[in-house]
Amino acid sequence: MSQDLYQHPDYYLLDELLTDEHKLIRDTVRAWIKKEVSPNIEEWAQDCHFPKHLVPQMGELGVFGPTVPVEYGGGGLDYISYGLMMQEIERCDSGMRSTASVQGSLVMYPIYAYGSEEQRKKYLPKLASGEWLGCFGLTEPDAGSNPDGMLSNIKDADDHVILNGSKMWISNSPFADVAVVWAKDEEGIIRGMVVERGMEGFTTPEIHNKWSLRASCTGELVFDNVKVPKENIFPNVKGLKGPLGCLTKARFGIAWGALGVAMDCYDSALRYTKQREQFGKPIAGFQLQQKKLAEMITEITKGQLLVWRLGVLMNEGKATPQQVSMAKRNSCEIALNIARDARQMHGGMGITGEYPIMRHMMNMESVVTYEGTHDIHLLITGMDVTGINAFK
Ligand code: TGC
Ligand code: FAD
Repeated sequence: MSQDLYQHPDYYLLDELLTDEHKLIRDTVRAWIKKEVSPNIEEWAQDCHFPKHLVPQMGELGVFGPTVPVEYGGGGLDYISYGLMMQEIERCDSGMRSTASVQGSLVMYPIYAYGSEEQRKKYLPKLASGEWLGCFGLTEPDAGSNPDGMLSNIKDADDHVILNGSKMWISNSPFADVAVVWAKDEEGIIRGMVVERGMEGFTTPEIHNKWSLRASCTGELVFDNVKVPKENIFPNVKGLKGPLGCLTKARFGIAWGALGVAMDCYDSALRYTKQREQFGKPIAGFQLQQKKLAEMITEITKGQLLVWRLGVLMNEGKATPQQVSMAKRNSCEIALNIARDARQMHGGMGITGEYPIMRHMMNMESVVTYEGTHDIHLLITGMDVTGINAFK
């Protein structure tokens, strides 16, 4: 990206709904992004380079586990603060937001919510600070949208269990120090556990040749008779609701984050079309360009209201997973549509790394798929309003 000139659109003065603390948090993350990430993100994405050196900085900034209590190294903040952080990060790059989502919502959250006091004390402070990087293993080669179809399994063996199986498409796995892994016990019940790098039989091969999320590292988790101490198993959750509960937190962050992508694409398209002249005037002066810009800002504004309200409901403990699904799906759809329109509005320049558009567009093809695909979230809403399950 040449220079980060981003100015966030706020057509309905939604800043007035934020507290001074919210705005300070948002502006702090924005300033860090502009200084440390924007100048290099294009090169990292082009080179498929995961900027691991930023992980401790992200820890210091407080983007890992912002809602986890301070005593465990978290931020003790509310959900709107968390959402704003994810929005600022993903506004720059979805892969960077992935790192924060996985660490905070998919690794720290389950250790905090389902773990023993010993597990919390052992892992959370190091994950919060970015000293350790974590990953989350749910998806398998033959169990994606239907995680209950997983084959990974544990067998009891005195003071430990023997873990076998494999996980696929795991963000951060090749660099992770610890992995939160979900596997079935001998009764077929899903259990969660922390698997540590260095345990014999545990490997994390990288997945290559992605056209999307290129600044984020994705891999597998392979378990070949791994001895996992029983003290690493989460004592406080059993069944699919364990991993799905983590996904609700991460999907909330994506709902805010993907909207950041939409805002960045709109901001870039607005600036470009006002500067770029064809037929003797700025192309923003043509009705077809204005139609696109007007529709973009309308969708962004509706999305901003939706995620803000969802944040309030989360803070009050009233948000349902189905409401989170609606917001995740809506933000991804808006972001993809706006990125595609913005790409056209930038003409040929839109395919280059001079502008963030094409990178955002390709990133969104992952974001619309992971954490539940577009159609899965539609079916979740469908089931919620009809009471009839159309998945199976
Ligand atoms: P179902 O029978 O509906 O539910 C099983 C139990 O779970 C409870 N539950 C939830 N709890 C919390 N949050 C949610 N979102 C929940 N959804 C369901 C439910 O109440 C039930 O509890 P209980 O007490 O009755 O046992 O389960 P199902 O097998 O019918 O599946 C439903 C379905 C298809 C919606 C679900 O499996 C699903 O969401 N599939 C999508 C899978 C997915 O999202 N995978 C994501 C993998 S992780 C990832 O992509 C990380 S990307 C990270 C990054 O880089 O940002
Ligand atoms: P499938 O489930 O095979 O779906 C294929 C198509 O079928 C989709 O369009 C889907 O909507 C449709 N479909 C499936 N079931 C139904 C149905 N009942 N009705 C109608 N249509 C249906 N997973 C992790 O556990 N941890 C991670 O960190 C992680 N990171 C990821 C990073 C990236 C870059 C990517 C691409 C994926 C990541 N995932 C991760 C996996 C991700 O969650 C899965 O890809 C996703 O859940 C979809 O599973 P699948 O790819 O197996 O697709």
